[in-house]
Amino acid sequence: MTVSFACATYVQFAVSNLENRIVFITGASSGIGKSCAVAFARAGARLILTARRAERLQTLARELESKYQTESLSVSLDVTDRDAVLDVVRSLKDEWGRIDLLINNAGKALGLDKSYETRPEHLEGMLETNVKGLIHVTSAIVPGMVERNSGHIVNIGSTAGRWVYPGGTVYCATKHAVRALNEGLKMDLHGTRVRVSSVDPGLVETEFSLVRFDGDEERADKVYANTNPLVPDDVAEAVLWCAARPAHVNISEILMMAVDQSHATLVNRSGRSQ
Ligand code: NDP
Ligand code: 8X3
Repeated sequence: MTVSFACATYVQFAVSNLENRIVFITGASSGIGKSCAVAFARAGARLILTARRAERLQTLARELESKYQTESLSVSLDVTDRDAVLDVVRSLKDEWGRIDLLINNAGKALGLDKSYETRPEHLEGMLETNVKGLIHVTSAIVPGMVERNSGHIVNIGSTAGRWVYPGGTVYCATKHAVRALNEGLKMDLHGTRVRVSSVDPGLVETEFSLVRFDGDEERADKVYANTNPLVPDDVAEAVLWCAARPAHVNISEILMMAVDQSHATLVNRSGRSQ
């Protein structure tokens, strides 16, 4: 459904109503995924919250219910497990199975090493989650969208999908793959009403660096020291904006960085102002 509202009495904006839409989010237990959950809950959507840490999802679901009366399902899901992904999607009952929006957000960087020195478990972790995991979830959900001739997939890419930086070769390769998958999926869906978008942020302060450095807080904090990075809500707002465009508009990609970041490694570290 599309509603219109007038702004300053002469401009008319059309927006899609997100109320009661079914939104499936991967990696909703933290950072950008969690902020997306809050943003869509505020817009009246119904949520399928997924990640491996189920307790976090349950806590989030309770908070969203009490604040916004959000209906949600919390589902423990490891996106690297293709069978588990298929089981979860197949088990969704009634209207929960009619997913309107998939936010492919689960992802990670592991280590900061030269490509040829990347530990095998880091290589596996990044490829399995960022690339294969995203494909598993997309492949499980998109056929239903095609059948209904309606739906939207928003992929969380990264500036790392456009530029490579020292130590980030493998992570950047996975995010370049996400960019290719985003572009290719739109072509695969050509002629349908299903939309495909990529939101590609630069530095966002989340648990991302804590995960990258295996829980080393001091090292993680340095990534965001003396600069003003994006916060997860900035990214969630961009995702929400893509989803709220009228049904005939497809936002292909959004590249967004903090004002303090001008390129992958060009970060102004003259101090925090916020
Ligand atoms: P966080 O570490 O805060 O969140 C990552 C989320 O991914 C968690 O909810 C985690 O949940 C989930 N996740 C990790 N592995 C799996 C898995 N195998 N199966 C299911 N869920 C998984 O980081 P961000 O919020 O920053 O990252 C979200 C996305 O944003 C990632 O794709 C990242 O590459 C991208 N990004 C991040 C940027 C940044 O600077 N932070 C910038 C650009 C893009 P759990 O551990 O509970 O499974
Ligand atoms: C995460 C942003 O620059 O740390 O995708 O790789 S960066």
